[in-house]
Amino acid sequence: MSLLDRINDPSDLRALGPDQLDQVVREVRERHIDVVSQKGGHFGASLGVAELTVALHYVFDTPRDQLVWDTGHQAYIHKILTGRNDRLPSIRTRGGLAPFCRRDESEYDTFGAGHAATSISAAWGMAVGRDLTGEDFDVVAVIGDGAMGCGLAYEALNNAGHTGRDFIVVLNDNDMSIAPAVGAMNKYLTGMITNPAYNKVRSLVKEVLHRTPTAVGDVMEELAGRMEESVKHLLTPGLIFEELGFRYVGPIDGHDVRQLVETFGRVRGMRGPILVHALTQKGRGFTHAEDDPWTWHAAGPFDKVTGKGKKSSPGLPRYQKVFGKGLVELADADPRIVAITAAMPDGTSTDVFQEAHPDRYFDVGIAEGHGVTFAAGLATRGVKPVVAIYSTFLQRAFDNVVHDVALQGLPVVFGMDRAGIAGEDGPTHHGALDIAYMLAVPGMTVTAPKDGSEMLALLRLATQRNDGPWSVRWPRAAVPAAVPPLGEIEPIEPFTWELLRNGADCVLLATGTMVLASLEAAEALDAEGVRCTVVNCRFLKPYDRSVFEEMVRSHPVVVTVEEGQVSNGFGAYLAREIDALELETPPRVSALGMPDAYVEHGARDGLLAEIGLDPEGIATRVRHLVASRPEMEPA
Ligand SMILES: Cc1ncc(C[n+]2csc(CCOP(=O)(O)OP(=O)(O)O)c2C)c(N)n1
Repeated sequence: MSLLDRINDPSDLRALGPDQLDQVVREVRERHIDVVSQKGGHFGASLGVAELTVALHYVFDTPRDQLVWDTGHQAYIHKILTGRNDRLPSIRTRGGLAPFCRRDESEYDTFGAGHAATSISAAWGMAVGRDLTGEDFDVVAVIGDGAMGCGLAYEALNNAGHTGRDFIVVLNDNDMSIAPAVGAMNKYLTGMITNPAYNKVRSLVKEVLHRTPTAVGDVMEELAGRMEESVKHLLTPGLIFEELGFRYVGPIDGHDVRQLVETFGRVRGMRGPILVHALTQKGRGFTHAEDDPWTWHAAGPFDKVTGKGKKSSPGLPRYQKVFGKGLVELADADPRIVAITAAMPDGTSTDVFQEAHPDRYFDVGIAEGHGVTFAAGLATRGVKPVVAIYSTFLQRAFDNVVHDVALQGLPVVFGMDRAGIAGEDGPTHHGALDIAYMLAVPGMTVTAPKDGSEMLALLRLATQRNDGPWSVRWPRAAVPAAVPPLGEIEPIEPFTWELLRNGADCVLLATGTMVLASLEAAEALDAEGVRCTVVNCRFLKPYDRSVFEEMVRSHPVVVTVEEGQVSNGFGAYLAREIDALELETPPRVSALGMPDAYVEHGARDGLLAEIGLDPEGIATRVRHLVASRPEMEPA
């Protein structure tokens, strides 16, 4: 029987002797590799924290002590050790374990996450809450060096330092974000750790201290102590944290489980805010991932020996790839175009831009708000920034979009990937709100293309007009049709809609991914005698007023269809516009979109069908509406 078979929860782990922990670490790693190789999922980060996870659950009294994982993509081994090992193969599937941490999944998941850099703030809240309610437990936040580049982490440190409250932050420093970590903080941490002088001086000081006879004692000791302190201040990577009011412990080897147990044991007895700096290797224990942690951040099913992916790649490229390539073509022709990503070079395919135009490519780290305001600054100087940020992560930067870009009418283009249902990453990653939040911004041009070619045409138009903020959204999906080179794509007249088919019973005003789904629905309904018009509403705001009025006046049923949150979305926006027409016999209006609820994780197509945003769901809704339509005014 393996040790892991005997561990149902951390109390079983704590019943083991310290000399058994290396074996536990080996077994949890093996289990993680086994499951992800079969099912796919986040991979390298959990491997990197195997020892940390075991040591933390071994030393701290979880779940009484509160352990807060940042982002949660590294929590697979945490799930294995906290009663969810059996269900691990279900992770990321509909009804299965969540991709990240969730409070409603386990009492060991003390704080839900998916977006980066929330752990210190949340854990600090728990520590203060504990003190306010007179309770007694430890609070530990575990944050990666990538997430540590996010402003939110510093806001939290700034708030927590120098307070004297008991609070522990573990900095899991693997020198990687998804891509290599960027920025000054990264350089600071790496520079210090790799500085041989630091380690040399550190051990020298310790040696001198030990050798000095007690006769010279006090003076020497004090001198040496001060020397160590000043050397530490000169050279330690912890200086910045010490200055912020945290006691700095480290750097320690994050793959030495005994050392980790010993360190956490000591830290547990210390008072005040403490930061433990652990050095780890992303992908540890799986050679392919150690060699290429960027590629192995997440993986589809793969062969454990060769590391080769098991799924053959599909025929048509993903939107993100088309965007990346198209943006390079746009930038080839216009030297003022620059690309900005917030730590997602491959997720947004701006990595190809980096290769083509390295001097016009900016990875700002996990700092979406800063990225947007940085773009606003660039735009004041005549540069044309294209900000490529996932719809869900751009939520972080809403005020920057409003206050720094739109209010000043600055021409920044927002390219929002993963708009709509993001699939297996679940509710933290679905891009449900961007239509609602972009429509709410005065002066924002809001667009959604029906396919890859239209996406590039809209982006080209946005950079050509350069007359205020624009947003373009696209899904986490393959494009529905092949995309020709940019030069062969027809230009789009600004703010026009596209009439795709005619029918007298109903008009479907569809946006983005819902255009082709609506066309399919309309064709199916045609066979039943229900005649639908379908319009491609590629401009949501400003929109095509003349086509809009004509459609609304000539159809008894108007259905808007969008892959976005239905409250305050395109349908709600158009309902108001229809109302403003003050028609004597207004049409029946219905808005289809994502529900006013959090959509769970699972395969994208299945989720779309579940919420009625597939051709069948659209047809069902239209059938019902047409059957109960009001009488039209006689022409
Ligand atoms: C606000 C936000 N932006 C971007 C991401 C995408 N993302 C997920 S994990 C990750 C890297 C995190 O790096 P780090 O904290 O160092 O953890 P590691 O994976 O290296 O263990 C990024 C950028 C996110 N989850 N949240």
